[in-house]
Amino acid sequence: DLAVCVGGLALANPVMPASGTFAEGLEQVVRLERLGAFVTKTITSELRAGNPTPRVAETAGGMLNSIGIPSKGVPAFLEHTLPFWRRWKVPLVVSISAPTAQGFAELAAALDLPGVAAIEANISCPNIEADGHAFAMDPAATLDVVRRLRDATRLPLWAKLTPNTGAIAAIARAAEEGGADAVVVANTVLGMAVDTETFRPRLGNVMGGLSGPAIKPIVLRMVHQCHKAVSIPVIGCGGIATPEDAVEYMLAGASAVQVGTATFLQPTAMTDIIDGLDAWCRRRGIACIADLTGAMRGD
Ligand code: ORO
Repeated sequence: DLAVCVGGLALANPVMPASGTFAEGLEQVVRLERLGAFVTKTITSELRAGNPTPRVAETAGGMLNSIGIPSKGVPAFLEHTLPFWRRWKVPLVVSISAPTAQGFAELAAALDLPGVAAIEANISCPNIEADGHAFAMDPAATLDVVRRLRDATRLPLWAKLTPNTGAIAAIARAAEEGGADAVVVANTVLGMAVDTETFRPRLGNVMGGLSGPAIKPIVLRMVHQCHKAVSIPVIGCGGIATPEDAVEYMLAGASAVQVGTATFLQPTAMTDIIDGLDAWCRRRGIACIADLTGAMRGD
C-alpha cells in the first residue's frame, strides 16, 4: 500500500512534482492521474517578468536555475491553470510567493477555492532577492509569514524551506510553531557557474539555485534534522531520481517526496518511481510504505 497522509492530505502515493518542474504538455507522456499530488509552479498576485536570460545552466552535479518566478498573476491562474490541473482529480497543491508576509496571506486567502487542496508557501526562492535572500533563511521571518498565512486560510499549509541556512532545525520549528501542517525540505542550493570563454557568469542573474544529484546528500541530511526537530510531516525534495532515492528520503524522515530535476532528464521519472516503490515494497514484504518514514536504524 503506497498511501500516505501528509500535511492535512491523504495521498494515494508519496510522489509529486517539485514546484516549477512540471509543465503542461507532460500530460502527453505521463499519466498524471497516477501521481500522489500535483504542485503548481509558484504563482504571485502581481505580474512578474522573471530574471534575465540565460536562466538555466547545466553543471556536472546538477542544474542551476535563476528563472525568477515569472507569473501571469491570479486571474490567469484561475482561468487557465486551475481548470487544467483539476482534470486529473489528483490533490492540487498551489505554490505561492509574495514580497511581504501580508502579501502571502492575501494570496492564500484568495485561493481558498474548490479544487485547491493545499497551499505550499514558497518562502525559499533564491532568485528574487539580492544574494538569494529569502524569508526561510531566518526563524523569526519564517514564524511571522507562516503565522499570517495560518490566520488567512483553512487549507492545509505547507512551508517550503531553504537549504541555504545553518539553522534548518530552528526554521522548521518556527514553521511548525506558526501553524504549518508540513514542511517541504528543500528548495535549491544557491550557486553559480562562470563561462571560461567569455569570462561571464553562465546565468543572466549571476547566481541561481542548484538542483539534482549534487544536492541529494545535503538535503537528505536536512530532512533527517527536520524530522527530529518537528512533529509535523516532512516532505523531501532534492535530487530524487530513483525509487531507492525516495526510500532513502523516507528512511531519513520524509513522509512524501517531490521530484524535479529528474523529470527534465526523464519525463516519466515520477511514474517510474511510483512503479519502482511498489515493486520495492513487494520485494521487501513491506505492507505500508508509510512505515518507512523515519525507520532509519542506528541513530
Ligand atoms: N527557482 C528555484 O530554484 N526555486 C524557486 O522557488 C523558484 C525558482 C525560480 O522561479 O527561479
